[in-house]
Amino acid sequence: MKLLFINAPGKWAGKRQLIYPLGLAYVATYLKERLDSPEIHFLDLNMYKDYSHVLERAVKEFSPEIVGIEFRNAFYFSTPQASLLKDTVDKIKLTVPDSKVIIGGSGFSLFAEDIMKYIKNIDFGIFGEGEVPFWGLINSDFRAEKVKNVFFRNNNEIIYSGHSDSLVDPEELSVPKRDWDGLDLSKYNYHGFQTKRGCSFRCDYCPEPFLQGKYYRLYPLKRIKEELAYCVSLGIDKIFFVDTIFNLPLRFSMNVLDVLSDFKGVEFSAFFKVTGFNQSYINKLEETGFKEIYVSLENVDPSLLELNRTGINERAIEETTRLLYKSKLKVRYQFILGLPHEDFANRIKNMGFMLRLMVKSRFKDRVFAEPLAILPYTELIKRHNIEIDLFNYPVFMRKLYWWYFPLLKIIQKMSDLFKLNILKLNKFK
Ligand code: B12
Ligand code: SF4
Repeated sequence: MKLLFINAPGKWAGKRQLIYPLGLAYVATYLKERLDSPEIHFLDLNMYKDYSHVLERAVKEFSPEIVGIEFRNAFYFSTPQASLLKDTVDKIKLTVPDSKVIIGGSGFSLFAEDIMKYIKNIDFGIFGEGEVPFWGLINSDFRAEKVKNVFFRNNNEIIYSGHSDSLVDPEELSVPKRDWDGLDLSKYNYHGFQTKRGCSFRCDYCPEPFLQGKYYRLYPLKRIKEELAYCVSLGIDKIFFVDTIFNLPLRFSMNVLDVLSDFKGVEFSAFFKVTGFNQSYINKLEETGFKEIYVSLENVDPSLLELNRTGINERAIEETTRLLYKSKLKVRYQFILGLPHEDFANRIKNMGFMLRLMVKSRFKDRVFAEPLAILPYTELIKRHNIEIDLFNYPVFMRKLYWWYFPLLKIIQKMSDLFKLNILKLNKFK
Protein backbone atom coordinates (compact mmCIF):
# COMPACT_ATOMS: atom_id res chain seq x y z
CA MET A 1 0.00 0.00 0.00
CA LYS A 2 1.34 3.44 -0.95
CA LEU A 3 0.71 6.28 1.47
CA LEU A 4 1.69 9.91 1.01
CA PHE A 5 1.68 12.19 4.07
CA ILE A 6 1.55 15.89 3.38
CA ASN A 7 2.04 18.87 5.68
CA ALA A 8 -0.46 21.39 4.24
CA PRO A 9 1.09 24.65 3.05
CA GLY A 10 0.43 27.89 4.87
CA LYS A 11 0.54 31.40 3.43
CA TRP A 12 3.93 31.73 5.12
CA ALA A 13 5.30 28.78 3.07
CA GLY A 14 8.95 29.16 2.12
CA LYS A 15 9.23 32.35 4.18
CA ARG A 16 9.00 31.50 7.85
CA GLN A 17 10.43 28.94 10.18
CA LEU A 18 9.36 25.40 9.38
CA ILE A 19 7.48 23.38 11.99
CA TYR A 20 8.20 19.65 11.95
CA PRO A 21 4.92 17.74 11.22
CA LEU A 22 4.93 15.75 14.46
CA GLY A 23 1.20 14.85 14.30
CA LEU A 24 1.73 13.24 10.89
CA ALA A 25 4.80 11.38 12.17
CA TYR A 26 2.70 9.88 15.00
CA VAL A 27 -0.06 8.79 12.61
CA ALA A 28 2.36 7.37 10.04
CA THR A 29 4.28 5.43 12.71
CA TYR A 30 1.06 3.90 14.00
CA LEU A 31 0.08 2.78 10.49
CA LYS A 32 3.57 1.56 9.57
CA GLU A 33 3.46 -0.81 12.54
CA ARG A 34 0.12 -2.27 11.49
CA LEU A 35 0.27 -2.41 7.70
CA ASP A 36 2.01 -5.12 5.77
CA SER A 37 5.18 -3.48 4.30
CA PRO A 38 3.62 -0.14 3.35
CA GLU A 39 5.45 2.38 1.14
CA ILE A 40 5.35 5.71 2.98
CA HIS A 41 6.50 9.04 1.64
CA PHE A 42 6.35 12.52 3.27
CA LEU A 43 6.07 15.97 1.73
CA ASP A 44 6.28 19.22 3.69
CA LEU A 45 4.82 21.83 1.37
CA ASN A 46 5.87 24.66 3.70
CA MET A 47 9.41 24.15 2.49
CA TYR A 48 8.60 25.73 -0.85
CA LYS A 49 7.49 29.21 -1.76
CA ASP A 50 5.82 27.80 -4.82
CA TYR A 51 4.77 24.29 -3.90
CA SER A 52 2.60 23.49 -6.95
CA HIS A 53 5.25 21.83 -9.13
CA VAL A 54 6.73 19.88 -6.24
CA LEU A 55 3.30 18.59 -5.29
CA GLU A 56 2.27 17.66 -8.81
CA ARG A 57 5.55 15.90 -9.51
CA ALA A 58 5.57 13.99 -6.22
CA VAL A 59 1.97 12.79 -6.62
CA LYS A 60 2.52 11.78 -10.24
CA GLU A 61 5.75 9.88 -9.53
CA PHE A 62 4.60 8.16 -6.33
CA SER A 63 0.98 7.63 -7.35
CA PRO A 64 -0.33 7.13 -3.76
CA GLU A 65 -3.43 5.13 -2.94
CA ILE A 66 -3.95 7.08 0.27
CA VAL A 67 -3.02 10.69 0.99
CA GLY A 68 -3.07 11.93 4.58
CA ILE A 69 -2.87 15.70 5.01
CA GLU A 70 -2.17 17.61 8.22
CA PHE A 71 -4.07 20.91 8.45
CA ARG A 72 -2.66 22.39 11.60
CA ASN A 73 -3.43 26.09 11.42
CA ALA A 74 -6.84 27.12 10.21
CA PHE A 75 -5.53 30.66 10.72
CA TYR A 76 -2.21 32.32 10.88
CA PHE A 77 -3.22 34.90 13.46
CA SER A 78 -6.43 35.95 11.72
CA THR A 79 -5.49 35.08 8.16
CA PRO A 80 -7.41 31.97 7.01
CA GLN A 81 -5.32 29.18 5.48
CA ALA A 82 -8.01 26.88 4.06
CA SER A 83 -7.70 28.10 0.45
CA LEU A 84 -4.22 26.56 0.22
CA LEU A 85 -5.54 23.29 1.61
CA LYS A 86 -8.23 23.34 -1.09
CA ASP A 87 -5.64 23.98 -3.77
CA THR A 88 -3.54 21.07 -2.46
CA VAL A 89 -6.44 18.61 -2.32
CA ASP A 90 -7.76 19.64 -5.75
CA LYS A 91 -4.32 19.20 -7.35
CA ILE A 92 -3.98 15.72 -5.82
CA LYS A 93 -7.39 14.60 -7.06
CA LEU A 94 -6.63 15.93 -10.51
CA THR A 95 -3.50 13.75 -10.73
CA VAL A 96 -4.66 10.65 -8.83
CA PRO A 97 -8.48 10.77 -8.82
CA ASP A 98 -8.83 7.31 -7.27
CA SER A 99 -6.70 8.05 -4.24
CA LYS A 100 -8.40 8.48 -0.87
CA VAL A 101 -7.73 11.90 0.61
CA ILE A 102 -7.91 12.05 4.41
CA ILE A 103 -7.49 15.27 6.38
CA GLY A 104 -6.66 15.71 10.07
CA GLY A 105 -4.83 18.07 12.44
CA SER A 106 -6.02 20.70 14.92
CA GLY A 107 -6.98 23.27 12.26
CA PHE A 108 -9.23 20.66 10.68
CA SER A 109 -10.71 19.48 14.00
CA LEU A 110 -11.74 23.04 14.91
CA PHE A 111 -13.53 23.76 11.62
CA ALA A 112 -14.23 20.26 10.32
CA GLU A 113 -17.69 20.77 8.85
CA ASP A 114 -16.88 24.09 7.21
CA ILE A 115 -13.79 22.53 5.62
CA MET A 116 -15.65 19.43 4.41
CA LYS A 117 -18.26 21.70 2.81
CA TYR A 118 -15.69 23.99 1.25
CA ILE A 119 -13.37 21.28 -0.12
CA LYS A 120 -15.54 18.73 -1.90
CA ASN A 121 -12.54 16.61 -2.91
CA ILE A 122 -11.81 15.56 0.68
CA ASP A 123 -12.97 11.97 1.13
CA PHE A 124 -12.60 11.69 4.91
CA GLY A 125 -11.84 14.04 7.76
CA ILE A 126 -10.66 12.89 11.16
CA PHE A 127 -11.41 14.76 14.35
CA GLY A 128 -8.70 14.85 17.07
CA GLU A 129 -6.09 12.15 17.50
CA GLY A 130 -5.51 10.51 14.14
CA GLU A 131 -3.85 7.21 15.00
CA VAL A 132 -6.84 5.00 15.80
CA PRO A 133 -9.42 6.39 13.31
CA PHE A 134 -6.97 6.42 10.39
CA TRP A 135 -6.10 2.79 11.06
CA GLY A 136 -9.80 2.05 11.58
CA LEU A 137 -10.62 3.47 8.15
CA ILE A 138 -8.00 1.37 6.37
CA ASN A 139 -8.83 -1.72 8.40
CA SER A 140 -12.54 -1.46 7.70
CA ASP A 141 -11.96 -0.85 4.00
CA PHE A 142 -13.18 2.73 4.42
CA ARG A 143 -16.54 1.92 5.97
CA ALA A 144 -16.42 5.21 7.80
CA GLU A 145 -19.72 4.72 9.62
CA LYS A 146 -18.01 1.94 11.57
CA VAL A 147 -15.16 4.15 12.80
CA LYS A 148 -15.57 6.91 15.41
CA ASN A 149 -14.34 10.50 14.94
CA VAL A 150 -14.68 10.43 11.15
CA PHE A 151 -16.37 12.90 8.78
CA PHE A 152 -17.46 11.37 5.50
CA ARG A 153 -19.89 11.93 2.64
CA ASN A 154 -23.07 10.22 1.65
CA ASN A 155 -24.13 11.68 -1.69
CA ASN A 156 -24.12 15.40 -0.94
CA GLU A 157 -24.51 15.06 2.78
CA ILE A 158 -21.67 15.36 5.30
CA ILE A 159 -21.96 12.81 8.07
CA TYR A 160 -20.07 12.54 11.33
CA SER A 161 -19.63 9.06 12.77
CA GLY A 162 -19.69 10.43 16.34
CA HIS A 163 -17.18 11.03 19.09
CA SER A 164 -15.24 8.13 20.51
CA ASP A 165 -15.44 7.75 24.30
CA SER A 166 -11.79 6.89 24.61
CA LEU A 167 -8.50 8.63 23.94
CA VAL A 168 -5.20 7.03 23.04
CA ASP A 169 -3.23 5.65 25.97
CA PRO A 170 0.29 7.18 25.61
CA GLU A 171 1.76 4.01 27.11
CA GLU A 172 0.61 2.21 23.99
CA LEU A 173 2.12 4.64 21.49
CA SER A 174 5.52 3.86 20.02
CA VAL A 175 8.17 6.51 19.67
CA PRO A 176 7.30 8.32 16.41
CA LYS A 177 9.70 7.70 13.56
CA ARG A 178 11.07 11.05 12.41
CA ASP A 179 13.42 10.46 9.47
CA TRP A 180 10.77 9.79 6.86
CA ASP A 181 11.54 9.52 3.21
CA GLY A 182 10.93 13.02 1.80
CA LEU A 183 11.75 15.02 4.97
CA ASP A 184 15.05 16.80 5.56
CA LEU A 185 15.46 16.99 9.35
CA SER A 186 18.15 19.65 9.14
CA LYS A 187 15.60 22.13 7.73
CA TYR A 188 13.73 22.29 11.06
CA ASN A 189 15.16 24.51 13.74
CA TYR A 190 13.37 23.26 16.85
CA HIS A 191 11.89 19.76 16.65
CA GLY A 192 8.58 19.15 18.42
CA PHE A 193 8.50 16.58 21.23
CA GLN A 194 5.56 15.46 23.35
CA THR A 195 5.75 14.39 27.01
CA LYS A 196 2.00 14.41 27.58
CA ARG A 197 -1.33 14.96 25.84
CA GLY A 198 -4.30 16.96 27.14
CA CYS A 199 -4.84 19.78 29.60
CA SER A 200 -6.47 19.77 33.04
CA PHE A 201 -7.28 23.51 33.02
CA ARG A 202 -10.48 24.97 31.64
CA CYS A 203 -9.61 28.46 30.47
CA ASP A 204 -12.80 29.90 28.99
CA TYR A 205 -11.32 30.86 25.64
CA CYS A 206 -9.25 27.73 24.93
CA PRO A 207 -10.26 24.70 22.82
CA GLU A 208 -7.34 22.51 23.94
CA PRO A 209 -9.29 20.40 26.46
CA PHE A 210 -11.72 19.68 23.64
CA LEU A 211 -8.96 18.94 21.13
CA GLN A 212 -6.58 16.97 23.31
CA GLY A 213 -8.69 15.75 26.20
CA LYS A 214 -9.66 17.20 29.56
CA TYR A 215 -6.92 15.64 31.65
CA TYR A 216 -3.20 15.00 31.28
CA ARG A 217 -2.11 11.73 29.75
CA LEU A 218 1.56 11.31 30.57
CA TYR A 219 4.13 9.39 28.58
CA PRO A 220 6.27 6.98 30.62
CA LEU A 221 9.66 8.47 31.57
CA LYS A 222 11.45 5.48 30.10
CA ARG A 223 9.87 6.16 26.74
CA ILE A 224 10.75 9.88 26.94
CA LYS A 225 14.38 8.92 27.50
CA GLU A 226 14.29 6.46 24.62
CA GLU A 227 12.78 9.08 22.29
CA LEU A 228 15.34 11.71 23.29
CA ALA A 229 18.20 9.29 22.62
CA TYR A 230 16.63 8.55 19.24
CA CYS A 231 16.38 12.29 18.42
CA VAL A 232 20.01 12.85 19.38
CA SER A 233 21.06 9.90 17.21
CA LEU A 234 19.38 11.70 14.29
CA GLY A 235 21.43 14.83 14.95
CA ILE A 236 18.55 16.79 16.53
CA ASP A 237 19.93 19.26 19.06
CA LYS A 238 17.01 21.69 19.57
CA ILE A 239 13.75 20.49 21.01
CA PHE A 240 10.46 22.31 21.62
CA PHE A 241 8.11 20.49 23.99
CA VAL A 242 4.72 20.74 22.34
CA ASP A 243 2.74 19.95 25.52
CA THR A 244 0.00 22.49 26.28
CA ILE A 245 1.91 23.25 29.51
CA PHE A 246 5.33 21.77 30.22
CA ASN A 247 5.62 22.57 33.94
CA LEU A 248 2.43 20.88 35.13
CA PRO A 249 1.86 18.47 36.78
CA LEU A 250 4.94 19.75 38.61
CA ARG A 251 6.14 16.40 40.01
CA PHE A 252 6.02 14.79 36.55
CA SER A 253 7.77 17.78 34.98
CA MET A 254 10.53 17.56 37.64
CA ASN A 255 11.01 13.89 36.72
CA VAL A 256 11.16 14.77 33.03
CA LEU A 257 13.85 17.35 33.81
CA ASP A 258 15.86 14.62 35.52
CA VAL A 259 15.69 12.64 32.28
CA LEU A 260 16.72 15.71 30.25
CA SER A 261 19.75 16.31 32.40
CA ASP A 262 21.36 13.26 30.75
CA PHE A 263 21.20 15.02 27.39
CA LYS A 264 23.83 17.72 27.61
CA GLY A 265 24.26 19.76 24.47
CA VAL A 266 20.57 19.68 23.55
CA GLU A 267 18.71 22.99 23.78
CA PHE A 268 15.14 22.85 25.05
CA SER A 269 12.18 25.22 24.98
CA ALA A 270 8.51 24.91 25.94
CA PHE A 271 5.25 26.59 27.02
CA PHE A 272 4.92 27.13 30.78
CA LYS A 273 2.11 28.39 32.95
CA VAL A 274 2.97 31.02 35.55
CA THR A 275 1.48 28.79 38.23
CA GLY A 276 3.64 25.87 39.37
CA PHE A 277 7.14 27.30 39.62
CA ASN A 278 9.51 27.18 42.57
CA GLN A 279 13.22 27.83 43.02
CA SER A 280 14.33 24.22 42.75
CA TYR A 281 12.30 23.78 39.56
CA ILE A 282 13.97 26.87 38.05
CA ASN A 283 17.38 25.54 39.08
CA LYS A 284 16.61 22.30 37.29
CA LEU A 285 15.54 24.16 34.15
CA GLU A 286 18.83 26.03 34.18
CA GLU A 287 20.85 22.89 34.73
CA THR A 288 19.26 21.18 31.75
CA GLY A 289 19.44 22.88 28.38
CA PHE A 290 16.60 25.43 28.78
CA LYS A 291 17.59 28.92 27.66
CA GLU A 292 14.36 30.50 26.46
CA ILE A 293 10.96 29.72 27.99
CA TYR A 294 7.44 30.87 27.09
CA VAL A 295 5.41 31.68 30.20
CA SER A 296 1.69 32.36 29.86
CA LEU A 297 0.60 35.06 32.25
CA GLU A 298 -2.30 36.37 30.12
CA ASN A 299 -3.29 39.44 32.18
CA VAL A 300 -2.16 41.16 35.35
CA ASP A 301 -5.62 41.60 36.93
CA PRO A 302 -6.53 38.73 39.33
CA SER A 303 -10.28 39.28 39.06
CA LEU A 304 -10.14 39.18 35.26
CA LEU A 305 -8.01 36.03 35.36
CA GLU A 306 -10.59 34.45 37.61
CA LEU A 307 -13.55 35.55 35.51
CA ASN A 308 -11.94 33.88 32.51
CA ARG A 309 -11.15 30.78 34.61
CA THR A 310 -7.47 30.80 33.78
CA GLY A 311 -6.40 29.14 37.02
CA ILE A 312 -3.79 31.90 37.42
CA ASN A 313 -3.74 33.96 40.63
CA GLU A 314 -1.96 37.05 41.91
CA ARG A 315 0.36 35.07 44.19
CA ALA A 316 1.60 32.89 41.33
CA ILE A 317 2.32 35.96 39.22
CA GLU A 318 4.20 37.72 42.01
CA GLU A 319 6.24 34.75 43.17
CA THR A 320 7.09 33.34 39.74
CA THR A 321 8.11 36.66 38.22
CA ARG A 322 10.24 37.45 41.29
CA LEU A 323 12.08 34.12 40.92
CA LEU A 324 12.43 34.44 37.16
CA TYR A 325 13.88 38.00 37.24
CA LYS A 326 17.01 36.57 38.86
CA SER A 327 17.27 33.44 36.74
CA LYS A 328 19.48 33.01 33.71
CA LEU A 329 16.50 31.93 31.63
CA LYS A 330 15.25 34.28 28.94
CA VAL A 331 11.56 34.53 29.67
CA ARG A 332 8.98 35.33 27.02
CA TYR A 333 5.83 36.32 28.92
CA GLN A 334 2.65 35.81 26.94
CA PHE A 335 -0.29 38.17 27.35
CA ILE A 336 -3.74 38.01 25.79
CA LEU A 337 -5.24 41.31 24.72
CA GLY A 338 -8.99 41.78 24.65
CA LEU A 339 -10.06 39.18 27.21
CA PRO A 340 -13.72 39.43 28.21
CA HIS A 341 -14.25 41.91 31.10
CA GLU A 342 -11.18 43.92 30.11
CA ASP A 343 -11.62 47.71 30.32
CA PHE A 344 -9.52 50.77 29.67
CA ALA A 345 -8.03 50.84 33.17
CA ASN A 346 -7.00 47.21 32.78
CA ARG A 347 -5.24 47.91 29.50
CA ILE A 348 -3.19 50.67 31.09
CA LYS A 349 -2.40 48.48 34.09
CA ASN A 350 -1.27 45.66 31.79
CA MET A 351 1.02 47.90 29.82
CA GLY A 352 2.58 49.20 33.03
CA PHE A 353 3.13 45.65 34.17
CA MET A 354 4.66 44.59 30.85
CA LEU A 355 7.12 47.43 31.16
CA ARG A 356 7.88 46.46 34.74
CA LEU A 357 8.64 42.88 33.68
CA MET A 358 11.22 44.09 31.21
CA VAL A 359 12.79 46.69 33.48
CA LYS A 360 12.97 44.41 36.54
CA SER A 361 14.63 41.66 34.50
CA ARG A 362 17.01 44.30 33.12
CA PHE A 363 15.63 43.68 29.66
CA LYS A 364 16.58 40.00 29.75
CA ASP A 365 12.89 39.10 29.43
CA ARG A 366 10.35 40.00 26.76
CA VAL A 367 6.62 40.31 26.50
CA PHE A 368 4.52 38.88 23.69
CA ALA A 369 1.01 40.25 23.50
CA GLU A 370 -1.57 38.87 21.11
CA PRO A 371 -5.27 39.57 20.63
CA LEU A 372 -7.53 36.84 21.92
CA ALA A 373 -8.38 34.26 19.26
CA ILE A 374 -12.05 33.39 19.48
CA LEU A 375 -12.28 29.71 18.69
CA PRO A 376 -15.06 27.12 18.47
CA TYR A 377 -15.72 24.60 21.22
CA THR A 378 -14.81 26.99 24.01
CA GLU A 379 -16.82 28.11 27.05
CA LEU A 380 -16.50 31.64 25.73
CA ILE A 381 -18.42 30.75 22.60
CA LYS A 382 -21.07 28.84 24.50
CA ARG A 383 -21.64 31.49 27.13
CA HIS A 384 -21.89 34.39 24.70
CA ASN A 385 -23.67 32.39 22.06
CA ILE A 386 -21.16 33.40 19.38
CA GLU A 387 -21.36 31.75 15.97
CA ILE A 388 -18.07 31.40 14.18
CA ASP A 389 -17.51 30.25 10.70
CA LEU A 390 -14.23 29.76 9.00
CA PHE A 391 -14.85 32.34 6.31
CA ASN A 392 -16.18 35.32 8.20
CA TYR A 393 -13.47 35.04 10.86
CA PRO A 394 -11.25 37.99 9.85
CA VAL A 395 -14.29 40.23 9.45
CA PHE A 396 -15.59 39.06 12.78
CA MET A 397 -12.24 39.66 14.51
CA ARG A 398 -11.88 43.10 12.97
CA LYS A 399 -15.32 44.10 14.22
CA LEU A 400 -14.45 42.90 17.66
CA TYR A 401 -11.02 44.48 17.89
CA TRP A 402 -11.32 47.59 15.72
CA TRP A 403 -10.28 49.76 18.67
CA TYR A 404 -7.23 47.67 19.40
CA PHE A 405 -5.43 47.60 16.12
CA PRO A 406 -4.31 51.22 15.86
CA LEU A 407 -2.95 50.85 19.39
CA LEU A 408 -1.19 47.59 18.58
CA LYS A 409 0.37 49.13 15.47
CA ILE A 410 1.91 51.89 17.61
CA ILE A 411 3.28 49.35 20.11
CA GLN A 412 4.66 47.26 17.28
CA LYS A 413 6.36 50.24 15.62
CA MET A 414 7.94 51.28 18.94
CA SER A 415 8.99 47.71 19.61
CA ASP A 416 10.59 47.40 16.14
CA LEU A 417 12.27 50.76 16.55
CA PHE A 418 13.99 49.74 19.78
CA LYS A 419 14.48 46.14 18.57
CA LEU A 420 12.50 44.90 21.57
CA ASN A 421 10.53 42.36 19.58
CA ILE A 422 7.63 42.73 22.01
CA LEU A 423 4.77 42.23 19.69
CA LYS A 424 4.33 40.23 16.56
CA LEU A 425 1.30 41.45 14.73
CA ASN A 426 -0.01 40.00 11.55
CA LYS A 427 -2.00 42.09 9.12
CA PHE A 428 -5.72 41.44 8.77
CA LYS A 429 -6.34 40.47 5.18
C1 B12 B 1 3.55 23.46 20.10
C2 B12 B 1 2.67 24.39 19.28
C3 B12 B 1 3.29 25.44 18.62
C4 B12 B 1 4.81 25.64 18.59
C5 B12 B 1 5.43 24.59 17.64
C6 B12 B 1 6.82 24.22 18.07
C7 B12 B 1 7.43 23.12 17.23
N1 B12 B 1 8.63 23.34 16.80
O1 B12 B 1 6.83 22.09 16.98
C8 B12 B 1 4.95 27.12 18.08
C9 B12 B 1 5.14 28.05 19.26
C10 B12 B 1 6.08 27.40 17.10
C11 B12 B 1 3.57 27.35 17.47
C12 B12 B 1 3.31 28.35 16.59
C13 B12 B 1 2.06 28.61 16.06
N2 B12 B 1 0.89 28.09 16.45
CO1 B12 B 1 0.78 26.54 17.56
N3 B12 B 1 0.50 25.06 18.62
C14 B12 B 1 1.27 24.19 19.25
C15 B12 B 1 0.44 23.10 19.96
C16 B12 B 1 0.33 23.47 21.43
C17 B12 B 1 0.94 21.66 19.84
C18 B12 B 1 1.14 21.16 18.40
C19 B12 B 1 1.77 19.79 18.40
O2 B12 B 1 2.88 19.61 17.94
N4 B12 B 1 1.08 18.78 18.94
C20 B12 B 1 1.56 17.41 19.05
C21 B12 B 1 1.04 16.53 17.89
C22 B12 B 1 1.47 15.09 18.11
O3 B12 B 1 -0.36 16.60 17.92
P1 B12 B 1 -1.24 17.15 16.68
O4 B12 B 1 -0.45 18.05 15.84
O5 B12 B 1 -2.52 17.65 17.20
O6 B12 B 1 -1.51 15.80 15.85
C23 B12 B 1 -2.50 14.87 16.24
C24 B12 B 1 -3.89 15.18 15.67
O7 B12 B 1 -4.13 16.52 15.39
C25 B12 B 1 -3.99 14.32 14.47
N5 B12 B 1 -3.42 14.73 13.20
C26 B12 B 1 -2.46 15.61 12.92
N6 B12 B 1 -2.19 15.61 11.62
C27 B12 B 1 -2.96 14.71 11.03
C28 B12 B 1 -3.11 14.31 9.71
C29 B12 B 1 -4.05 13.31 9.39
C30 B12 B 1 -4.19 12.89 7.98
C31 B12 B 1 -4.85 12.75 10.39
C32 B12 B 1 -5.86 11.74 10.08
C33 B12 B 1 -4.72 13.17 11.73
C34 B12 B 1 -3.78 14.13 12.03
O8 B12 B 1 -3.29 13.15 14.89
C35 B12 B 1 -2.10 13.56 15.59
C36 B12 B 1 -1.69 12.51 16.58
O9 B12 B 1 -2.72 12.18 17.44
C37 B12 B 1 -0.92 23.24 19.20
C38 B12 B 1 -2.12 22.74 19.96
C39 B12 B 1 -2.78 21.58 19.24
N7 B12 B 1 -3.85 21.10 19.81
O10 B12 B 1 -2.36 21.12 18.21
C40 B12 B 1 -0.95 24.72 18.87
C41 B12 B 1 -1.73 25.22 17.63
C42 B12 B 1 -1.56 24.23 16.51
N8 B12 B 1 -1.08 26.46 17.24
C43 B12 B 1 -1.91 27.32 16.81
C44 B12 B 1 -1.51 28.57 16.25
C45 B12 B 1 -2.63 29.54 15.91
C46 B12 B 1 -0.16 28.85 16.03
C47 B12 B 1 0.39 30.10 15.32
C48 B12 B 1 -0.32 30.48 14.04
C49 B12 B 1 0.54 31.24 16.31
C50 B12 B 1 -0.53 32.26 16.43
N9 B12 B 1 -0.56 32.86 17.54
O11 B12 B 1 -1.31 32.56 15.60
C51 B12 B 1 1.84 29.66 15.01
C52 B12 B 1 1.96 29.02 13.61
C53 B12 B 1 3.27 28.33 13.39
C54 B12 B 1 3.28 27.51 12.12
N10 B12 B 1 4.09 27.92 11.17
O12 B12 B 1 2.59 26.50 11.98
C55 B12 B 1 -3.35 26.85 16.90
C56 B12 B 1 -3.97 26.49 15.53
C57 B12 B 1 -5.46 26.64 15.49
C58 B12 B 1 -5.88 27.76 14.59
N11 B12 B 1 -6.20 28.89 15.17
O13 B12 B 1 -5.86 27.63 13.42
C59 B12 B 1 -3.25 25.66 17.88
C60 B12 B 1 -4.24 24.50 17.66
C61 B12 B 1 -3.41 26.21 19.32
C62 B12 B 1 -4.80 26.72 19.58
N12 B12 B 1 -5.60 25.98 20.34
O14 B12 B 1 -5.18 27.78 19.15
N13 B12 B 1 2.68 26.45 17.89
S1 SF4 C 1 -4.99 28.10 27.80
FE1 SF4 C 1 -3.40 26.64 28.37
S2 SF4 C 1 -3.91 26.11 30.47
FE2 SF4 C 1 -5.74 27.05 29.65
S3 SF4 C 1 -6.97 25.31 28.91
FE3 SF4 C 1 -5.73 26.06 27.19
S4 SF4 C 1 -3.90 24.81 27.16
FE4 SF4 C 1 -4.87 24.54 29.16
